[in-house]
Amino acid sequence: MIELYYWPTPNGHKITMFLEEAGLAYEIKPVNIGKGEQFAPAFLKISPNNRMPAIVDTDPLGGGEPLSVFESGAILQYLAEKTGKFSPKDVRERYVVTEWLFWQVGGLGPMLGQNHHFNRYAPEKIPYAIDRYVNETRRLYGVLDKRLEGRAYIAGKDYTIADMAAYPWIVPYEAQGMTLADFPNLKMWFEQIRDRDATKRAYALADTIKGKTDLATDEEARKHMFGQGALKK
Ligand SMILES: N[C@@H](CCC(=O)N[C@@H](CS)C(=O)NCC(=O)O)C(=O)O
Repeated sequence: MIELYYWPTPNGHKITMFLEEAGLAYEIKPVNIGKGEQFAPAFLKISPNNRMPAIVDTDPLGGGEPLSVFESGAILQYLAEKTGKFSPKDVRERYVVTEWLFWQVGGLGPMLGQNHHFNRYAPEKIPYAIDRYVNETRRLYGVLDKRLEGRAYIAGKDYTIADMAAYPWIVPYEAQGMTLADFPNLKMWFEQIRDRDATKRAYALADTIKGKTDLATDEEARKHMFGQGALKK
């Protein structure tokens, strides 16, 4: 059984998309990041960076004690290895998936996260910051659009964890100031993934999680999310 420490955000959706695709049994452990639950000592033992998602596999690859994994890219790689699904066996092909997975966790996610922050959540509108991250978002969309030229999915003809990592970050494209019609290959890719049954199930599940706060207006949530310093020893 996979215990999934989760909140309905882009990084959370990546993992429910995989679990729904693979048909693995899992149990959601909500981590309400607007209420500060990411700082609970028991959660920090699993995820020392106070971020979700994280998993605990009670029946882990290799056997033995339950195994915990934090960082969405590492979780996707673990689940792909465990199930033998959504990552190619061939070394060269697998490293293409790894490249784009790292591109997502190191670039697409953080940059679009800053776009969300300065466009939607920052108390003052700072044109320099907004322009910087909207421009970077546009550049990254362009990179992905080019990669998808003549390819159904990021790694080629098969749907992989690289696609699952990138898709949830494109879902809020309007709020990021993007128009999908400007990126025709990306648009086709986006619509194909959106229409998969597993994607629909993952997003339907997200809607059942109660207590989601609006970071633009909820003062308590803003304090937890945007007022962080070093963790106490
Ligand atoms: N690099 C991490 C990022 C995870 C992340 O930023 N999660 C956010 C929600 S999308 C979170 O847990 N935020 C809680 C906080 O900021 O304290 C990953 O890919 O798993």
